[in-house]
Amino acid sequence: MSEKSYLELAQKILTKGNLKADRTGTGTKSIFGAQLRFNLKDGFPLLTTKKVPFGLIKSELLWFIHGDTNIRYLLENNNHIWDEWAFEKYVQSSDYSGPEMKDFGQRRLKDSEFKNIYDQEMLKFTQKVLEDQDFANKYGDLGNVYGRQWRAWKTSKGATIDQLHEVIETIKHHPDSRRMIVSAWNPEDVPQMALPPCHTLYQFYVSNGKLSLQLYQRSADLFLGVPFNIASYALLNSLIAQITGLEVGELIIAFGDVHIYLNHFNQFEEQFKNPILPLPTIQINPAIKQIDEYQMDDIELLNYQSAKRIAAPVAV
Ligand code: DHF
Ligand code: TMP
Repeated sequence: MSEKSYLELAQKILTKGNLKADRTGTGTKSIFGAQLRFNLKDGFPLLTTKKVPFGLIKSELLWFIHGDTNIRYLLENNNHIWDEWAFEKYVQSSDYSGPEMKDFGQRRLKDSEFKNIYDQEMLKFTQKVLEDQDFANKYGDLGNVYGRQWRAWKTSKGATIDQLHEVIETIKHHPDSRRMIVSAWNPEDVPQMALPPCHTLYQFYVSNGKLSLQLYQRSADLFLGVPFNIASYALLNSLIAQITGLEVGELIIAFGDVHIYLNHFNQFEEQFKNPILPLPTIQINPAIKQIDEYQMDDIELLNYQSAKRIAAPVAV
């Protein structure tokens, strides 16, 4: 039922949403405040009405869990979902001397000659991040984004707080706690981030031996970002359930500004035609007992049936 509620939310925004301008210059239809719920016992919530690349979700989540904020790890895993936000910092710096890249996000969609030049510069950039450690340290880093805040939030006394480790200890030892929260939203750090966290805060809840997670997402790109966010937090919940000896419960996402970009309307119309198929499952290596031990091979997606991929431009 949960994929159905995702599609219904999309229908609602398309028919009743408010037309709004946005930071990226693309334009959206949006509503403020909505909730999706997934019973994780029903299967792993990866959309089936379009193909969602689970490998990218897995490497991005492990990147957060490892406390990493540098796109180098993602590139090593052939994951390019954060490239534009690192590239943007680079082309705005004094070290960049190539062709003008101002407003590349919009221009690459409208000007095919520019897109070729952009693609070449982006390829050079990602290769340099992979090959040159100093360059990677300087320009591969997105700032104090998710991984940093989850694993090493800076305190006013110069120490760090490992929120993820602490929340796992609380789940193990005080599962009735109402304080099991991890926040990525650090107001002091927000101005230096490549993109202020969209999935800003999550809370755990344990009852009847089951672990549930609720996420607050301040800003949600329903076509591109949200399918990743649903699967990513479902996976995080499963990874933590395994190491705390719990079963999986529910995933709840509370949305702030949930929007559909104007250049994603046709993609949704195509997606609505596809049937909802049975959900896949995930298999996690049962030998893993610590959150830091998880690696790519420890997580496997089984029996994923889906419609084809539906391509869409990401708004930068
Ligand atoms: N900006 C915007 N405007 N929307 C986002 O969803 C978004 N997400 C970010 C960073 N900035 C963002 C990080 N997550 C894709 C999915 C998630 C994501 C970034 C990009 C994406 O483009 N997905 C494509 C496949 C990409 C690929 O194969 O490389 C998809 O079809 O799902
Ligand atoms: P904003 O910072 O102006 O809100 O733009 C961020 C955009 O990225 C917005 O469309 C929401 C989208 N987004 C997601 O939906 N999920 C994500 O995980 C990320 C990182 C971004």
